[in-house]
Amino acid sequence: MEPLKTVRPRHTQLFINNKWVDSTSGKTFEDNDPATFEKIADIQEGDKEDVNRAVAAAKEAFKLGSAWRKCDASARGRMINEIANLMEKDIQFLASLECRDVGKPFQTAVGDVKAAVAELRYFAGWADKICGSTIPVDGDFFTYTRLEPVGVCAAILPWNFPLALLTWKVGAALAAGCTMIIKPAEQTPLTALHFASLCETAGLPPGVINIVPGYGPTTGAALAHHMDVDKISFTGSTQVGRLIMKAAADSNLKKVTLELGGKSPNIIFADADLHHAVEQSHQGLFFNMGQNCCAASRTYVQEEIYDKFVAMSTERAQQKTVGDPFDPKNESGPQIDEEQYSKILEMIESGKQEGARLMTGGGKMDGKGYFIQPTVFADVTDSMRIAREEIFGPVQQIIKFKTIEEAIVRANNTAYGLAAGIFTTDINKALTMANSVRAGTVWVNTYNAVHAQAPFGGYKESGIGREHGEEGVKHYCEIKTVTIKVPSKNS
Ligand code: TXE
Repeated sequence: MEPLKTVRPRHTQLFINNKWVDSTSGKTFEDNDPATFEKIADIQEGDKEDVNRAVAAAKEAFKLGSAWRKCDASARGRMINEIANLMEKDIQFLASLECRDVGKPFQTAVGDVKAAVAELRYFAGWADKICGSTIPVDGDFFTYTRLEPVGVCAAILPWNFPLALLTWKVGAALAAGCTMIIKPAEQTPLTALHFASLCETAGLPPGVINIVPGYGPTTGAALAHHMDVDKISFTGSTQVGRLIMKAAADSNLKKVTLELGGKSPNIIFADADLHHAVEQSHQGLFFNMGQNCCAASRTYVQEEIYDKFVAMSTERAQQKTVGDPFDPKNESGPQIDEEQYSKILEMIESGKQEGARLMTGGGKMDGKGYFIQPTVFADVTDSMRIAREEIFGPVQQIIKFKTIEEAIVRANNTAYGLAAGIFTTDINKALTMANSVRAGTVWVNTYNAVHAQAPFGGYKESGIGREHGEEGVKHYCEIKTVTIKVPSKNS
Protein backbone atom coordinates (compact mmCIF):
# COMPACT_ATOMS: atom_id res chain seq x y z
CA MET A 1 0.00 0.00 0.00
CA GLU A 2 1.28 3.45 -0.96
CA PRO A 3 1.03 6.35 1.51
CA LEU A 4 -0.95 9.49 0.68
CA LYS A 5 1.95 11.89 1.05
CA THR A 6 -0.15 15.04 0.80
CA VAL A 7 -2.84 13.78 3.18
CA ARG A 8 -5.00 16.46 4.83
CA PRO A 9 -7.36 15.98 7.78
CA ARG A 10 -11.06 16.08 6.96
CA HIS A 11 -12.07 17.23 10.45
CA THR A 12 -10.62 19.87 12.77
CA GLN A 13 -13.62 20.67 15.00
CA LEU A 14 -14.89 19.12 18.21
CA PHE A 15 -17.32 16.21 17.87
CA ILE A 16 -20.15 16.47 20.40
CA ASN A 17 -23.55 14.78 20.16
CA ASN A 18 -22.77 13.58 16.60
CA LYS A 19 -22.18 17.17 15.46
CA TRP A 20 -19.03 19.00 14.43
CA VAL A 21 -18.80 22.19 16.47
CA ASP A 22 -16.33 24.99 17.16
CA SER A 23 -14.92 25.43 20.65
CA THR A 24 -16.89 27.76 22.91
CA SER A 25 -13.90 30.07 23.29
CA GLY A 26 -13.27 30.13 19.54
CA LYS A 27 -9.62 29.27 20.24
CA THR A 28 -7.60 26.92 18.06
CA PHE A 29 -4.21 25.27 18.40
CA GLU A 30 -1.68 24.30 15.78
CA ASP A 31 -1.07 20.68 14.91
CA ASN A 32 2.40 20.30 13.39
CA ASP A 33 4.31 17.67 11.43
CA PRO A 34 7.31 16.55 13.56
CA ALA A 35 9.31 15.54 10.46
CA THR A 36 9.08 18.88 8.63
CA PHE A 37 7.86 21.36 11.29
CA GLU A 38 5.09 22.36 8.87
CA LYS A 39 1.65 23.16 10.20
CA ILE A 40 -0.85 20.45 9.29
CA ALA A 41 -3.98 22.19 10.57
CA ASP A 42 -5.51 24.53 13.12
CA ILE A 43 -7.60 22.44 15.49
CA GLN A 44 -10.48 23.76 17.57
CA GLU A 45 -9.24 23.90 21.15
CA GLY A 46 -11.65 22.55 23.74
CA ASP A 47 -11.63 23.60 27.37
CA LYS A 48 -13.83 23.35 30.46
CA GLU A 49 -16.98 24.67 28.77
CA ASP A 50 -16.64 22.21 25.92
CA VAL A 51 -16.00 19.37 28.34
CA ASN A 52 -19.24 20.33 30.11
CA ARG A 53 -21.09 20.19 26.78
CA ALA A 54 -19.59 16.83 25.88
CA VAL A 55 -20.25 15.30 29.30
CA ALA A 56 -23.86 16.53 29.17
CA ALA A 57 -24.27 14.84 25.78
CA ALA A 58 -22.72 11.60 27.04
CA LYS A 59 -24.93 11.70 30.13
CA GLU A 60 -28.05 12.21 28.04
CA ALA A 61 -27.04 9.32 25.77
CA PHE A 62 -26.64 7.13 28.88
CA LYS A 63 -30.03 8.08 30.37
CA LEU A 64 -32.40 5.21 31.22
CA GLY A 65 -34.62 4.58 28.22
CA SER A 66 -32.17 6.17 25.74
CA ALA A 67 -31.59 4.57 22.34
CA TRP A 68 -28.18 3.37 23.54
CA ARG A 69 -29.45 1.91 26.82
CA LYS A 70 -32.28 0.09 25.04
CA CYS A 71 -30.05 -1.23 22.30
CA ASP A 72 -29.56 -5.02 22.20
CA ALA A 73 -26.09 -6.01 23.34
CA SER A 74 -25.62 -7.90 20.08
CA ALA A 75 -26.53 -4.72 18.15
CA ARG A 76 -23.85 -2.84 20.11
CA GLY A 77 -21.42 -5.52 19.02
CA ARG A 78 -22.46 -5.14 15.38
CA MET A 79 -21.94 -1.37 15.55
CA ILE A 80 -18.44 -1.84 16.97
CA ASN A 81 -17.73 -4.31 14.16
CA GLU A 82 -19.05 -1.82 11.62
CA ILE A 83 -16.65 0.86 12.93
CA ALA A 84 -13.87 -1.70 12.44
CA ASN A 85 -15.04 -2.34 8.87
CA LEU A 86 -15.08 1.38 8.09
CA MET A 87 -11.60 1.80 9.54
CA GLU A 88 -10.37 -1.04 7.39
CA LYS A 89 -11.81 0.66 4.30
CA ASP A 90 -10.04 3.89 5.24
CA ILE A 91 -6.76 2.23 6.18
CA GLN A 92 -4.67 4.12 3.63
CA PHE A 93 -6.09 7.47 4.74
CA LEU A 94 -5.87 6.71 8.46
CA ALA A 95 -2.33 5.34 8.25
CA SER A 96 -1.19 8.33 6.17
CA LEU A 97 -2.76 10.71 8.68
CA GLU A 98 -1.06 8.91 11.58
CA CYS A 99 2.25 8.85 9.70
CA ARG A 100 2.09 12.63 9.22
CA ASP A 101 0.79 13.53 12.67
CA VAL A 102 3.05 11.24 14.76
CA GLY A 103 5.99 10.95 12.38
CA LYS A 104 5.89 7.16 12.54
CA PRO A 105 6.96 5.21 9.44
CA PHE A 106 4.01 4.56 7.14
CA GLN A 107 4.27 0.78 7.46
CA THR A 108 4.22 1.06 11.26
CA ALA A 109 1.15 3.29 10.96
CA VAL A 110 -0.51 0.65 8.74
CA GLY A 111 0.28 -1.89 11.48
CA ASP A 112 -1.31 0.42 14.05
CA VAL A 113 -4.54 0.72 12.05
CA LYS A 114 -4.67 -3.06 11.59
CA ALA A 115 -4.13 -3.50 15.33
CA ALA A 116 -6.90 -0.97 16.03
CA VAL A 117 -9.29 -2.87 13.75
CA ALA A 118 -8.42 -6.13 15.53
CA GLU A 119 -9.05 -4.47 18.90
CA LEU A 120 -12.53 -3.39 17.89
CA ARG A 121 -13.39 -6.81 16.47
CA TYR A 122 -12.28 -8.44 19.71
CA PHE A 123 -14.36 -6.11 21.88
CA ALA A 124 -17.35 -6.35 19.53
CA GLY A 125 -17.49 -10.03 20.43
CA TRP A 126 -17.72 -9.20 24.12
CA ALA A 127 -20.83 -7.03 23.87
CA ASP A 128 -23.32 -9.87 24.33
CA LYS A 129 -21.12 -12.04 26.52
CA ILE A 130 -20.85 -9.84 29.59
CA CYS A 131 -22.68 -12.01 32.07
CA GLY A 132 -23.46 -11.88 35.76
CA SER A 133 -24.11 -14.99 37.84
CA THR A 134 -26.62 -16.56 40.18
CA ILE A 135 -25.25 -17.06 43.68
CA PRO A 136 -26.31 -19.68 46.26
CA VAL A 137 -26.52 -17.34 49.29
CA ASP A 138 -27.64 -18.54 52.74
CA GLY A 139 -31.37 -18.31 53.54
CA ASP A 140 -34.53 -18.10 51.44
CA PHE A 141 -33.24 -15.77 48.81
CA PHE A 142 -32.57 -15.72 45.11
CA THR A 143 -29.43 -13.69 44.38
CA TYR A 144 -27.96 -12.73 41.06
CA THR A 145 -25.46 -10.18 39.77
CA ARG A 146 -25.77 -7.88 36.79
CA LEU A 147 -22.72 -6.36 35.12
CA GLU A 148 -23.96 -2.89 34.24
CA PRO A 149 -22.08 -0.27 32.23
CA VAL A 150 -20.19 2.05 34.57
CA GLY A 151 -21.70 5.06 32.78
CA VAL A 152 -20.10 8.18 31.36
CA CYS A 153 -16.41 7.47 30.76
CA ALA A 154 -13.52 9.74 29.88
CA ALA A 155 -10.41 8.67 27.99
CA ILE A 156 -7.24 10.75 27.98
CA LEU A 157 -4.81 9.59 25.34
CA PRO A 158 -1.09 9.95 24.61
CA TRP A 159 0.52 10.64 21.25
CA ASN A 160 2.63 7.53 20.69
CA PHE A 161 -0.16 5.23 19.37
CA PRO A 162 -3.07 7.67 19.01
CA LEU A 163 -5.53 5.49 17.10
CA ALA A 164 -4.58 2.10 18.49
CA LEU A 165 -4.78 3.23 22.12
CA LEU A 166 -8.06 4.97 21.42
CA THR A 167 -9.57 1.65 20.34
CA TRP A 168 -8.26 -0.10 23.48
CA LYS A 169 -10.47 2.22 25.51
CA VAL A 170 -13.40 2.83 23.17
CA GLY A 171 -13.77 -0.85 22.27
CA ALA A 172 -14.10 -1.95 25.89
CA ALA A 173 -16.33 1.02 26.82
CA LEU A 174 -18.78 0.46 23.95
CA ALA A 175 -18.89 -3.30 24.49
CA ALA A 176 -19.88 -2.67 28.10
CA GLY A 177 -22.54 -0.15 27.02
CA CYS A 178 -20.86 3.03 28.32
CA THR A 179 -20.73 6.45 26.67
CA MET A 180 -17.45 8.30 26.27
CA ILE A 181 -15.64 11.60 25.98
CA ILE A 182 -12.18 11.31 24.44
CA LYS A 183 -9.38 13.80 24.73
CA PRO A 184 -6.66 12.97 22.22
CA ALA A 185 -3.15 14.23 22.92
CA GLU A 186 -2.67 17.80 21.71
CA GLN A 187 0.18 16.61 19.45
CA THR A 188 -1.95 14.04 17.61
CA PRO A 189 -5.69 14.79 17.37
CA LEU A 190 -6.27 13.83 13.73
CA THR A 191 -7.08 10.12 13.65
CA ALA A 192 -9.37 10.43 16.69
CA LEU A 193 -11.43 13.02 14.80
CA HIS A 194 -11.72 10.82 11.75
CA PHE A 195 -12.64 7.91 14.01
CA ALA A 196 -15.56 9.99 15.33
CA SER A 197 -16.95 10.42 11.83
CA LEU A 198 -16.83 6.63 11.38
CA CYS A 199 -18.73 6.12 14.64
CA GLU A 200 -21.53 8.27 13.31
CA THR A 201 -21.60 6.40 9.99
CA ALA A 202 -21.69 3.10 11.88
CA GLY A 203 -24.91 4.21 13.59
CA LEU A 204 -23.83 5.15 17.12
CA PRO A 205 -26.54 7.35 18.63
CA PRO A 206 -25.67 11.01 19.38
CA GLY A 207 -23.64 11.53 22.55
CA VAL A 208 -22.25 7.99 22.76
CA ILE A 209 -18.82 9.07 21.47
CA ASN A 210 -17.59 12.66 21.84
CA ILE A 211 -14.14 13.99 20.99
CA VAL A 212 -12.74 17.11 22.63
CA PRO A 213 -9.19 17.96 21.52
CA GLY A 214 -7.32 20.29 23.83
CA TYR A 215 -4.51 20.57 26.35
CA GLY A 216 -3.96 18.48 29.47
CA PRO A 217 -4.17 21.10 32.22
CA THR A 218 -7.42 22.48 30.74
CA THR A 219 -9.46 19.87 28.85
CA GLY A 220 -7.83 16.85 30.51
CA ALA A 221 -8.09 18.28 34.00
CA ALA A 222 -11.73 19.30 33.43
CA LEU A 223 -12.55 15.68 32.59
CA ALA A 224 -10.63 14.33 35.57
CA HIS A 225 -12.42 16.72 37.96
CA HIS A 226 -15.87 16.41 36.42
CA MET A 227 -18.65 15.35 38.79
CA ASP A 228 -20.60 13.58 36.04
CA VAL A 229 -17.77 11.45 34.71
CA ASP A 230 -18.10 8.00 36.27
CA LYS A 231 -14.80 6.56 35.10
CA ILE A 232 -11.58 7.85 33.62
CA SER A 233 -9.04 5.83 31.71
CA PHE A 234 -5.66 7.46 31.23
CA THR A 235 -2.53 6.52 29.33
CA GLY A 236 0.46 8.81 29.73
CA SER A 237 3.13 9.84 32.20
CA THR A 238 3.24 8.63 35.80
CA GLN A 239 3.33 12.28 36.88
CA VAL A 240 0.00 13.10 35.22
CA GLY A 241 -1.41 9.74 36.36
CA ARG A 242 -0.97 10.97 39.94
CA LEU A 243 -2.87 14.18 39.09
CA ILE A 244 -5.72 12.14 37.61
CA MET A 245 -6.03 10.08 40.79
CA LYS A 246 -5.96 13.20 42.93
CA ALA A 247 -8.64 14.82 40.79
CA ALA A 248 -10.81 11.70 41.11
CA ALA A 249 -10.33 11.74 44.88
CA ASP A 250 -11.15 15.44 45.10
CA SER A 251 -14.27 15.20 42.94
CA ASN A 252 -16.65 12.23 42.77
CA LEU A 253 -14.27 9.29 43.34
CA LYS A 254 -14.69 8.32 39.72
CA LYS A 255 -13.18 4.94 38.88
CA VAL A 256 -9.63 5.28 37.60
CA THR A 257 -7.52 3.07 35.38
CA LEU A 258 -3.99 4.19 34.57
CA GLU A 259 -1.44 2.93 32.08
CA LEU A 260 1.75 4.80 32.81
CA GLY A 261 5.46 4.80 32.18
CA GLY A 262 7.98 2.01 32.45
CA LYS A 263 11.64 1.09 32.59
CA SER A 264 11.28 -2.47 31.49
CA PRO A 265 14.08 -5.00 31.98
CA ASN A 266 14.99 -7.28 29.11
CA ILE A 267 17.19 -10.14 30.31
CA ILE A 268 19.36 -12.09 27.90
CA PHE A 269 20.88 -15.31 29.23
CA ALA A 270 24.04 -16.77 27.75
CA ASP A 271 22.12 -19.78 26.39
CA ALA A 272 19.74 -17.61 24.31
CA ASP A 273 19.58 -17.69 20.53
CA LEU A 274 21.90 -14.71 20.15
CA HIS A 275 20.85 -13.39 16.74
CA HIS A 276 17.20 -13.57 17.68
CA ALA A 277 17.82 -11.91 21.06
CA VAL A 278 19.81 -9.07 19.49
CA GLU A 279 17.10 -8.34 16.92
CA GLN A 280 14.21 -8.61 19.39
CA SER A 281 16.03 -6.42 21.91
CA HIS A 282 16.72 -3.88 19.17
CA GLN A 283 13.05 -3.83 18.11
CA GLY A 284 11.94 -3.92 21.74
CA LEU A 285 13.69 -0.62 22.31
CA PHE A 286 13.75 1.19 18.96
CA PHE A 287 10.20 0.37 17.81
CA ASN A 288 8.18 3.59 17.35
CA MET A 289 11.34 5.68 17.86
CA GLY A 290 11.59 4.34 21.41
CA GLN A 291 8.30 6.04 22.24
CA ASN A 292 6.73 2.96 23.72
CA CYS A 293 5.55 2.51 27.30
CA CYS A 294 6.92 -1.03 27.46
CA ALA A 295 10.22 -0.23 25.67
CA ALA A 296 12.99 -2.67 26.62
CA SER A 297 15.01 0.12 28.12
CA ARG A 298 17.22 -1.88 30.49
CA THR A 299 18.90 -4.63 28.51
CA TYR A 300 20.64 -7.01 30.95
CA VAL A 301 23.08 -9.35 29.21
CA GLN A 302 24.89 -12.28 30.87
CA GLU A 303 28.63 -11.77 31.00
CA GLU A 304 29.62 -14.75 28.79
CA ILE A 305 27.91 -13.19 25.75
CA TYR A 306 28.08 -9.55 26.76
CA ASP A 307 30.82 -8.30 24.40
CA LYS A 308 29.36 -10.12 21.43
CA PHE A 309 25.87 -8.85 22.20
CA VAL A 310 27.10 -5.26 22.49
CA ALA A 311 28.98 -5.49 19.18
CA MET A 312 25.99 -7.01 17.35
CA SER A 313 23.51 -4.53 18.85
CA THR A 314 25.75 -1.63 17.89
CA GLU A 315 26.01 -2.87 14.33
CA ARG A 316 22.22 -3.32 14.17
CA ALA A 317 21.60 0.23 15.41
CA GLN A 318 24.10 1.57 12.88
CA GLN A 319 22.12 -0.08 10.09
CA LYS A 320 18.92 1.63 11.19
CA THR A 321 17.53 3.97 8.54
CA VAL A 322 16.10 7.16 9.98
CA GLY A 323 14.31 9.86 8.01
CA ASP A 324 11.11 10.87 6.22
CA PRO A 325 8.41 8.53 7.61
CA PHE A 326 6.65 8.47 4.24
CA ASP A 327 9.76 6.98 2.59
CA PRO A 328 9.45 3.15 2.76
CA LYS A 329 13.21 2.72 3.13
CA ASN A 330 13.14 4.35 6.59
CA GLU A 331 12.67 2.20 9.67
CA SER A 332 12.37 5.20 11.96
CA GLY A 333 11.04 8.75 11.95
CA PRO A 334 11.34 11.80 14.20
CA GLN A 335 10.45 12.17 17.88
CA ILE A 336 7.07 13.72 18.54
CA ASP A 337 7.92 17.26 19.66
CA GLU A 338 10.49 19.71 20.96
CA GLU A 339 9.88 18.72 24.60
CA GLN A 340 10.54 15.01 24.02
CA TYR A 341 13.44 15.73 21.67
CA SER A 342 15.21 17.95 24.23
CA LYS A 343 14.50 15.50 27.06
CA ILE A 344 16.07 12.62 25.10
CA LEU A 345 19.14 14.63 24.07
CA GLU A 346 19.60 15.68 27.69
CA MET A 347 19.37 12.05 28.84
CA ILE A 348 21.98 11.06 26.26
CA GLU A 349 24.31 13.76 27.64
CA SER A 350 23.74 12.45 31.18
CA GLY A 351 24.70 8.96 29.99
CA LYS A 352 27.96 10.27 28.56
CA GLN A 353 28.73 12.29 31.69
CA GLU A 354 27.96 9.45 34.09
CA GLY A 355 30.49 7.25 32.27
CA ALA A 356 28.42 4.92 30.10
CA ARG A 357 30.31 3.76 26.98
CA LEU A 358 28.74 5.36 23.89
CA MET A 359 28.88 2.73 21.13
CA THR A 360 27.01 4.60 18.41
CA GLY A 361 24.77 7.62 17.86
CA GLY A 362 24.67 10.04 20.74
CA GLY A 363 23.13 13.16 19.23
CA LYS A 364 20.64 14.77 16.92
CA MET A 365 20.60 14.35 13.16
CA ASP A 366 21.35 17.18 10.77
CA GLY A 367 18.53 19.05 9.08
CA LYS A 368 14.89 19.75 9.90
CA GLY A 369 12.69 17.58 12.10
CA TYR A 370 13.05 16.07 15.57
CA PHE A 371 15.37 13.28 14.39
CA ILE A 372 17.78 11.61 16.83
CA GLN A 373 20.55 9.15 15.95
CA PRO A 374 19.89 5.57 17.08
CA THR A 375 22.04 5.42 20.19
CA VAL A 376 23.57 2.49 22.07
CA PHE A 377 25.23 2.73 25.46
CA ALA A 378 27.22 -0.16 26.91
CA ASP A 379 28.69 -0.59 30.41
CA VAL A 380 25.64 1.08 31.91
CA THR A 381 25.25 0.70 35.66
CA ASP A 382 21.98 0.52 37.58
CA SER A 383 22.51 3.86 39.30
CA MET A 384 22.89 5.91 36.11
CA ARG A 385 19.93 8.10 35.16
CA ILE A 386 19.69 6.37 31.78
CA ALA A 387 19.10 3.10 33.66
CA ARG A 388 16.54 4.55 36.05
CA GLU A 389 14.44 7.13 34.19
CA GLU A 390 12.14 6.60 31.26
CA ILE A 391 13.89 8.09 28.20
CA PHE A 392 11.13 7.43 25.65
CA GLY A 393 13.55 7.69 22.77
CA PRO A 394 15.94 5.68 20.56
CA VAL A 395 18.53 5.03 23.26
CA GLN A 396 19.50 1.47 24.25
CA GLN A 397 21.15 0.72 27.60
CA ILE A 398 23.16 -2.51 27.79
CA ILE A 399 24.04 -3.72 31.29
CA LYS A 400 26.13 -6.74 32.34
CA PHE A 401 24.96 -9.39 34.84
CA LYS A 402 26.34 -12.68 36.14
CA THR A 403 23.73 -14.88 37.85
CA ILE A 404 19.98 -15.46 37.64
CA GLU A 405 19.58 -14.46 41.30
CA GLU A 406 21.29 -11.15 40.61
CA ALA A 407 19.18 -10.62 37.46
CA ILE A 408 15.97 -11.00 39.47
CA VAL A 409 16.98 -8.48 42.13
CA ARG A 410 18.26 -5.93 39.63
CA ALA A 411 15.29 -6.31 37.27
CA ASN A 412 12.93 -5.57 40.16
CA ASN A 413 14.95 -2.64 41.47
CA THR A 414 12.68 0.00 39.90
CA ALA A 415 9.54 1.91 40.76
CA TYR A 416 7.99 0.69 37.51
CA GLY A 417 6.51 -2.68 36.60
CA LEU A 418 4.98 -2.63 33.15
CA ALA A 419 6.78 -5.34 31.17
CA ALA A 420 9.83 -7.57 31.05
CA GLY A 421 11.59 -9.68 28.44
CA ILE A 422 13.50 -12.92 29.00
CA PHE A 423 15.66 -14.63 26.40
CA THR A 424 16.79 -18.17 27.18
CA THR A 425 16.51 -21.71 25.83
CA ASP A 426 16.20 -23.13 29.35
CA ILE A 427 12.55 -23.58 30.37
CA ASN A 428 13.44 -23.56 34.07
CA LYS A 429 15.18 -20.19 33.82
CA ALA A 430 12.27 -18.83 31.79
CA LEU A 431 9.68 -19.92 34.36
CA THR A 432 11.76 -18.81 37.35
CA MET A 433 12.19 -15.38 35.81
CA ALA A 434 8.55 -15.13 34.66
CA ASN A 435 7.40 -15.83 38.22
CA SER A 436 9.92 -13.52 39.88
CA VAL A 437 9.77 -10.33 37.86
CA ARG A 438 7.21 -7.86 39.19
CA ALA A 439 5.69 -6.69 35.92
CA GLY A 440 2.23 -6.85 34.36
CA THR A 441 3.51 -8.54 31.20
CA VAL A 442 6.43 -10.94 30.77
CA TRP A 443 7.61 -11.96 27.32
CA VAL A 444 9.78 -15.03 26.83
CA ASN A 445 11.90 -15.17 23.65
CA THR A 446 9.83 -12.36 22.15
CA TYR A 447 9.07 -8.72 22.89
CA ASN A 448 6.21 -6.24 22.36
CA ALA A 449 3.73 -9.04 21.68
CA VAL A 450 0.58 -7.21 22.79
CA HIS A 451 -2.83 -8.70 22.02
CA ALA A 452 -6.42 -7.54 22.58
CA GLN A 453 -7.22 -10.93 24.14
CA ALA A 454 -4.61 -10.75 26.93
CA PRO A 455 -4.63 -8.33 29.89
CA PHE A 456 -2.12 -5.49 29.74
CA GLY A 457 -1.17 -3.09 32.52
CA GLY A 458 1.32 -2.27 35.20
CA TYR A 459 2.52 -3.29 38.63
CA LYS A 460 3.78 -0.57 40.97
CA GLU A 461 4.02 2.94 39.47
CA SER A 462 3.29 1.70 35.96
CA GLY A 463 -0.42 1.82 36.55
CA ILE A 464 -3.67 0.63 37.99
CA GLY A 465 -6.05 -1.85 36.40
CA ARG A 466 -5.76 -3.74 33.15
CA GLU A 467 -6.78 -3.07 29.58
CA HIS A 468 -7.60 -5.85 27.10
CA GLY A 469 -9.18 -9.20 27.74
CA GLU A 470 -12.04 -9.89 30.10
CA GLU A 471 -10.40 -7.82 32.86
CA GLY A 472 -10.29 -4.85 30.52
CA VAL A 473 -14.01 -5.08 29.76
CA LYS A 474 -14.88 -5.47 33.44
CA HIS A 475 -13.20 -2.17 34.25
CA TYR A 476 -16.07 -0.57 32.30
CA CYS A 477 -18.70 -2.43 34.34
CA GLU A 478 -20.21 -2.03 37.77
CA ILE A 479 -21.33 -5.20 39.55
CA LYS A 480 -24.83 -5.03 40.96
CA THR A 481 -26.03 -7.71 43.38
CA VAL A 482 -29.80 -8.26 43.39
CA THR A 483 -31.27 -10.31 46.24
CA ILE A 484 -34.94 -11.36 46.18
CA LYS A 485 -36.83 -12.91 49.08
CA VAL A 486 -38.42 -16.20 48.02
CA PRO A 487 -40.94 -18.32 49.98
CA SER A 488 -38.66 -21.31 50.12
CA LYS A 489 -35.60 -22.31 48.20
CA ASN A 490 -34.55 -25.74 47.03
CA SER A 491 -31.05 -26.71 45.98
O1 TXE B 1 2.84 13.00 28.82
P1 TXE B 1 1.54 13.51 29.53
P2 TXE B 1 3.83 13.79 27.84
C1 TXE B 1 5.76 9.33 29.35
C2 TXE B 1 7.10 9.41 28.63
C3 TXE B 1 7.14 10.83 28.17
C4 TXE B 1 6.51 11.51 29.35
C5 TXE B 1 5.93 12.87 29.08
O2 TXE B 1 8.15 9.18 29.52
O3 TXE B 1 8.45 11.26 27.93
O4 TXE B 1 5.48 10.64 29.76
O5 TXE B 1 5.10 12.86 27.92
C6 TXE B 1 -2.73 14.81 29.04
N1 TXE B 1 -4.71 16.52 33.46
N2 TXE B 1 4.68 8.85 28.50
O6 TXE B 1 4.18 15.12 28.40
O7 TXE B 1 1.71 14.95 29.91
C7 TXE B 1 -2.05 15.27 27.77
O8 TXE B 1 -2.76 16.37 27.20
C8 TXE B 1 -5.23 15.66 32.56
C9 TXE B 1 4.35 7.47 28.62
O9 TXE B 1 3.25 13.78 26.51
O10 TXE B 1 1.22 12.53 30.59
C10 TXE B 1 -2.08 14.00 26.95
O11 TXE B 1 -3.36 13.86 26.38
N3 TXE B 1 -4.58 15.30 31.45
C11 TXE B 1 3.12 7.12 27.91
C12 TXE B 1 -1.85 12.91 27.98
O12 TXE B 1 -2.20 13.51 29.24
C13 TXE B 1 -3.35 15.80 31.23
C14 TXE B 1 2.71 7.85 26.72
C15 TXE B 1 -0.41 12.40 28.08
O13 TXE B 1 0.43 13.47 28.35
C16 TXE B 1 -2.75 16.69 32.14
C17 TXE B 1 3.08 9.25 26.76
C18 TXE B 1 -3.48 17.05 33.29
N4 TXE B 1 -2.99 17.90 34.22
C19 TXE B 1 4.06 9.68 27.62
N5 TXE B 1 -1.52 17.02 31.67
C20 TXE B 1 2.70 5.69 27.87
N6 TXE B 1 2.31 5.14 29.02
O14 TXE B 1 2.67 5.07 26.82
C21 TXE B 1 -1.36 16.37 30.50
N7 TXE B 1 -2.46 15.63 30.22
